[in-house]
Formats: sequence, C-alpha cells, structure tokens
Amino acid sequence: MADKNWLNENEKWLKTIVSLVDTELGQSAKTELYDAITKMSGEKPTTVDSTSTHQIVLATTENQNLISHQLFDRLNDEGYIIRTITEHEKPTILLSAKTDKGLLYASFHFLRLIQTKQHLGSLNIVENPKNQLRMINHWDNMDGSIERGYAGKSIFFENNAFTTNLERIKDYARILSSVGINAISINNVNVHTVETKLITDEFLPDVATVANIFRSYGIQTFLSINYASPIQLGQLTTADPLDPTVRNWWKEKAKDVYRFIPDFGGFVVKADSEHRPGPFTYERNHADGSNMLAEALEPFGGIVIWRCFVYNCMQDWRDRKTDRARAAYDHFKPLDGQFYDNVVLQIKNGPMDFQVREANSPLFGAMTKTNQILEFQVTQEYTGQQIDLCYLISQWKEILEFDTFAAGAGTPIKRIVDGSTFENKISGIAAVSNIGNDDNWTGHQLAQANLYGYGRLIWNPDLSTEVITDEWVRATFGHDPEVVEHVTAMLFDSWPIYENYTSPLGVGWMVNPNHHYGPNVDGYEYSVWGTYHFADNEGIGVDRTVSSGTGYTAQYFKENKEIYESLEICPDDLLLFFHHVPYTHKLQSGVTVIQHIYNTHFEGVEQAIGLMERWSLLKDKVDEERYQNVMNRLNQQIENAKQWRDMINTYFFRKSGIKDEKNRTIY
Ligand code: BDP
Repeated sequence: MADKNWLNENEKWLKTIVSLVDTELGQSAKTELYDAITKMSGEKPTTVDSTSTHQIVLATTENQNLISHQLFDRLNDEGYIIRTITEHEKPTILLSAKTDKGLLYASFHFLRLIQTKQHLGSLNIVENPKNQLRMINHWDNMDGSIERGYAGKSIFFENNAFTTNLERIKDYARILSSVGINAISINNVNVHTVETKLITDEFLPDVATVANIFRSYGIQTFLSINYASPIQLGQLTTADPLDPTVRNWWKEKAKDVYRFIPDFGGFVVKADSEHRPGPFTYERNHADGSNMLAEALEPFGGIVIWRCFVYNCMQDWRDRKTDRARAAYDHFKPLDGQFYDNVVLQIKNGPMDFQVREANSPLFGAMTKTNQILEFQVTQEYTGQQIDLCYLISQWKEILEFDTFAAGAGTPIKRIVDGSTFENKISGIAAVSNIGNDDNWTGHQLAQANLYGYGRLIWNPDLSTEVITDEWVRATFGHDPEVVEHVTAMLFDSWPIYENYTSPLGVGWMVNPNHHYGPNVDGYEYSVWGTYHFADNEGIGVDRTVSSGTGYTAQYFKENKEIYESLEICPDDLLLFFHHVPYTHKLQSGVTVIQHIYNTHFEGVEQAIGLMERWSLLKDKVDEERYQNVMNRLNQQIENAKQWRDMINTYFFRKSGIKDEKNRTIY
C-alpha cells in the first residue's frame, strides 16, 4: 500500500494504463503494472483511453509518436525510457523501449518508483542493463532436493518428475524478471542419473513447459548437462570430444532440444570437477570439450557455459606444493584464444569456493580472448545457510570494484565481466539461487535481500549498496523510519559480523565437513579437498607467495601481485590467505594475529546479540509472522556464534599457549 500523502499527490497518474503492445511480453508488462497498481492504490486502473486526465502509456519505439525516435538510439535491446510528458494534450507517463522485453523492465522500474515514493510528475529515465547475461543457476535435483539449498525443496521437481505447481514457477519468473534476470538454468551442475535424461524426449516436453513460463517474463532457459551423456543415454562407448560419433551425437541432441524449445539458451557444464566426467578422461582439454558442445549448439544460437571450478579434489594433505587456489588459472589461462565464440567460461568470484572472505579470482582479466562470466553464490553455503544473517551485496560490490589492472589501472572486475574491457561477445554474471518452496522463498526473511540485491547489482554494478538496500527495505517493510533504519543497519553489519565470529583474516574452511555449517577447525585439515590452514603451535596461514610459497600471487597482474606478496602491505583481511605467520605477527591494525582472533570472536558474539536486540525493537512494527521468522533465526545465530567463538578461541589458545590480553573466558 503506497503512503497516503504520496498517493494523494500522485494517484492521478495511476488511473489509466494504455498498452499499445500486444505481444506476450507486452501482456506481462501490462498485467504486472495493472495488478500492482490495483494493490498499491486500492483502485483498478482502466486500460482504455478513458476520461481520466492523466495516463500511463506502454509502447515500443515504432508504435509511439510521443517522443523523438532519436532518443531510442541510446538504448540497447533490453533498455528503456520512462518519461513524463506533460506538455502533451493528455499528461502522460510513457514507458517505452525498442523491444517488448525492455518494456517489461520499464514496468518493473515504474513500480519501484511507486514503492519508493518517487514523484511521478517529472520523470526522465533512460536505463540499459550493464551486463548482457544476468543469470540464476539452480542446484535442484529431480528428487526435489536442492544441493546447498536452505529454503525447503525444489520448486521445479519432486519425486523424480516435474512439479505440477506451475503457478509457483510463474511467481518465481516474475520475481526474477522484476530485478532484470534474463537467464536461468533449472537443474544442478552435478547432473545425476535421472537429470541426465532432461535432454531426452522423456522430459523435454516438461522442460518446454517451464521454458514457456520463463519466456513470458523475458528469461531464457538453460540446462546443466552430464558430459558423459553420449555413453549414458546414447549407448556410445566414449564421450571423447574429438570422436566424430560423439560430435554427431551432440549435434542430433541439440536438434532434439531445439525442436521442443526454439529459444533454448544452451548448456551449463561442470566437467572434470569433483568427480564429474569431462574431457580429461580422453586426454583432451577444456577447449576440446566445450567446443564440441558449442559446435552442436551454434546452428540454433545456443551457448555453452563452461565452469572453471576445476581442481584436484583428491589431494594428499602432505603435499605442500599443490595449491587449490592456483587450479582454475593453471587449467584455463593456457587455453586463451582456443574457445569458440559461443563458449563462455564461468568463473567463481574467488579461487577457492565462495568463502566468507577470500581473494578474487586472478582469472578475471587474464584471458583477453575468451568470453567470461562471473559466478556468485546467493545461497549461503559458507555464509550462514540462511540461519545466520549475512547480507552479501556488500561482499559482491567489493569484488566487482576490485581493480585487476588487466588493462592498466582502472580495470575493475565489473568492467571485465560486462565485456567492455576486451569486447567479448558474451559476458555477464551468474549466481546460485537461494530459493526453495518455503512460503517466504528464502527461509530467512531477510535473505530475500540477497536475491533482490543480486539482480539489481548485476543490472548495474555501479549502483551503490546503499541505494539497493534502501529499495529492498522499503519495498519489503514500508517506510517507517525506525524500521528502515534498523533493518538497513542489520543488513549492513551482518557480513562483517559473520566474518568476525567465523573466519579470521581470510583463512576460510574451518567448517564442519560436508554440510559446512558450524565450526570445525581441523575438519578439512587432513582431507583430500586442498583446503588447509596449516595451523601449528607457532603460526597459521597459507604461504602463497612466489618467494617462499606456492607461487599463487604471480597469477595476479603486477600491481596486485606486489601487494599480496608483501607481508607488510598485504591487507589484514586476507593476510592468512596469502601468508603463513606466527601468532605474534603484528597486523597493520596494530594487534597481533592471535589477539585479533580472540577479539573478533568475542566481539562477533556480542554483535550477533546486538542484531537480535535491534530486531526486537521492531516487534510492534513488523507483522508477527515475519517478526518471528527473523527472531527465531537470530536466536539460532547467537548459539552458532558462541559455538564458533569458543571452539576457535580454545583451539588457538591450546595450540599457541598465548593468553587473551583481556583475560576473557577461553576453555
Ligand atoms: C561447492 C559445493 C558443491 C558444489 C560445488 C560446485 O559445496 O556442492 O557442487 O561447489 O560449485 O561449493 O560445483
């Protein structure tokens, strides 16, 4: 419900919606406007040129004559204009774009203006998305489970079949489209037996049904595929990418898929990664593997999204030379220039795996002749699992702003993945979704902010975290100043708080194996996963320097390499990611490493309690259901934080024998 004063001044604009665009997407644009305005203003607008004094007009370039066509030169195919034209005989807000898809985005933008109480009398907005591919990846399995899902079961699958609840999928399409997402892969990157059959006649009609829903909201559907499909589905004896029968098999397969879904996006591929099949079996490389699929998809305009999450997951912990952080760069950088132009590499933001804090992947900008997109994780695998609050927009913003120096100073990651630095044909950002069939979609009510913010940030990485957060808080909880203040502060504080009581100084991985929630300092220390902290009685951290360590720092461009290589200027928050230091090493902040560990863990618990206290101030201002949902989780978060504090502090106290300067309780 829009605010009364605002409504009094602006409701004249909301009485009539005239749409001149009759396509499927045009219909969606109009319906979204119509339904939302009805709900927000309490009155149904008319949809014909009525007697009302003002109107909203939806039109694409060619069917409007209200503004000069030249103004559209500034738009790309997904961009739009929103303009108040008061001098016209009937004052009009024109929502216009070159395409009906742009129009849909214009409608959602317009609704955001209402939700954030902007004045509608003098709008002059021109918007283009900065990223071409704006994608969501699902890790949903057909038995209904979601790998790393923390918000219930899959909304797509149950009992090894597709769901019949298509309304829910439609609502999801609307959610995604409202923040500009234009691509989705619906199944897990680990493609198991049943899911391998998604590209067969058994399931393609169902995939097509889902794709139809997403299409009406401007979203293209992709599938994750099993690299060994020719063997598992095709009775071939090999999946060798250079074998002509295999190549032919994929070509025929692509034809099948496009018969059902003419605008199918393409394949997402996890190959030679964590025991998934891939070209290595046949002594071929990732270019051979991806190009074969690209060749099959090319006639239909499809693309191959090939993941770079490739490393040795059978490492011997005694082997101090192998460094998992190096793996993606070592595998892919030498192949630059060998990929077809409908292949795009999907690179996780960090070289390890979505940790609370890790360095940024040095692959960004390292391959000048290869399409690349960035992968974030909205689902909070290592960041609290939607029990603990962890607002990730601040983290992603930092990553996107990171200067790679790939084309000299001023080459942030955001300008590499948007394709502008190296003029890539395909570019953009993908992320693992955090939704499931829980009523509130994300389990933790406030985790919705991560999905919203993800969409908004990748539409325009130049947007500030403040602006994105303010939009979400107001759209979700309204405009009460106290609510806005407290929810905003909670979101902003949450990532640093989570970092405080979990992983000090960029060390990472001190979590329980498998499920990854809660502390376990040595859980991965003597395992095969390559994720070590090397703590002993004297010190902690991974020496990744060229001078005495794994040489990982050399994968960065010179300016960053020099910073990370140096013990003196390496930022504190990544110190243990790059260096092995004694517990008595003095940080730039002035405290020793061990004292930092103690301080942040004590502080983290206090701060988690602080979050709960802040939320409790809103008891009478937020409805009971949402209030309780968040309160329950904050209480669990406090228990988790205490567990982290006590285990980490005790572990390092026992290892180092060094007392807390402030004599607090350590067990
Ligand atoms: C890790 C997850 C695992 C995923 C893998 C991946 O623990 O479940 O399959 O990443 O991205 O973070 O492929």
